[in-house]
Amino acid sequence: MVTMPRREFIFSSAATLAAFSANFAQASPSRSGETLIPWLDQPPPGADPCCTTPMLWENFDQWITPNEKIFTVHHFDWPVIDAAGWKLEIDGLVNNPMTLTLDDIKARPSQDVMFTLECSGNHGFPDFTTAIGNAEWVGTSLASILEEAGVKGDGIEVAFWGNDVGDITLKDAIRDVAMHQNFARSMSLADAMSPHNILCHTMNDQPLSPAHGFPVRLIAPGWYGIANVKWLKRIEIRDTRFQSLLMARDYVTIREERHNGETVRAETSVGRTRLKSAPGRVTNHADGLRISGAAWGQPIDHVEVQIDDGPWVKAFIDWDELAGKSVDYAWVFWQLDWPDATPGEHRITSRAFDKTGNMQPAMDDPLITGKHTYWESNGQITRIVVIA
Ligand SMILES: Nc1nc2c(c(=O)[nH]1)N[C@H]1C(S)=C(S)[C@@H](COP(=O)(O)O)O[C@H]1N2
Ligand SMILES: [Mo]
Repeated sequence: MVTMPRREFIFSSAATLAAFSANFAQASPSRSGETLIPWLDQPPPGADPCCTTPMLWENFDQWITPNEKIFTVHHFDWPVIDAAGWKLEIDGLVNNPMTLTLDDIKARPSQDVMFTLECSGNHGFPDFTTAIGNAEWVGTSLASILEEAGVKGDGIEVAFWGNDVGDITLKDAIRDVAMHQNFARSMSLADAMSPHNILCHTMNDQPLSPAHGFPVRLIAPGWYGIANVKWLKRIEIRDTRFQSLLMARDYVTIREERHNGETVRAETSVGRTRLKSAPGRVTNHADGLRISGAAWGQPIDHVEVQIDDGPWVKAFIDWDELAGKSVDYAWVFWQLDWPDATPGEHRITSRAFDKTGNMQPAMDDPLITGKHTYWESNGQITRIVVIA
């Protein structure tokens, strides 16, 4: 496994569990009077000052994660942006370049999406496991703005530039270049035109905080965190693929694949979210023990749980409670009652299945064992618990 470039990767999350408004109280997996049985394999808090979070999986006890409990990742310093002076340029290969203020964006038709944002590095390291959160994001359609700007025929790529900048030295076999550069990511025009993508200004009924991209960020449901560019500055249409630091050198997955009896190495830019699940908490209650967790990344069909080397058992998902809510890009919570738990140490593993029949890969699946980088770690997760 490759070591994470910790210096470039600053992780934080507020320790306080703030009180949360009643309209977000739904889909709590808690039973009144239950007690939490802590995991034995708890990531050591504070093990790494830049990448450890005080947040634990046990604390994901609401379907919508309160803003205060959502992780944040930034590669450069947070830009301090004055809303009054901020503007977003839409330029490059367009017929009508545009400059939008925050008021312009808020005045446009608004749409919302429930989307579970996950850092593609999540679970790539033992102490980096809660870089995920589910929120309701509100903004305006990106596609409608691109249509209004009128993309020219040779425009194939949409680059999203952030206001944050850093000094990066590239050193590899062919380059040794130091440069000051913006955070930037791109998408194909076809991907950018998805009707779900929004220029987002509101997160769980609050204006975006400085940490989460104030005043406006891209929210691209179905894409890993890195695609969701914060502190937007400019959206540029180009006629070639865009090979920025965070597209083509960092955030690249290297995976061995078999082709015609040969092993080939595929290098791909971190992209769409992958099918994943995790055991979240084990609780004790007068009614008995219960294991609960979450599944996300692709539209979920069902989740199975294995205790020690026992059979895989289908977990319960309360689809009735989720009815009417848009869950295609949001996690679902699952539960399994565990009446026959014996005292001692137990291993709990979950695996998710999506609506097209794919299964979350096991840790010994070549998809996972052939992966040589920590990004996109969606292998099955095993947690350890001790029953008294
Ligand atoms: N401009 C900008 N956008 C960014 C980043 C960044 O460093 N700068 N980090 C990305 C990464 S790696 C992740 S996981 C998400 C995290 O979003 P959050 O901090 O709102 O949770 O933002 C993405 N967007
Ligand atoms: Mo990330």
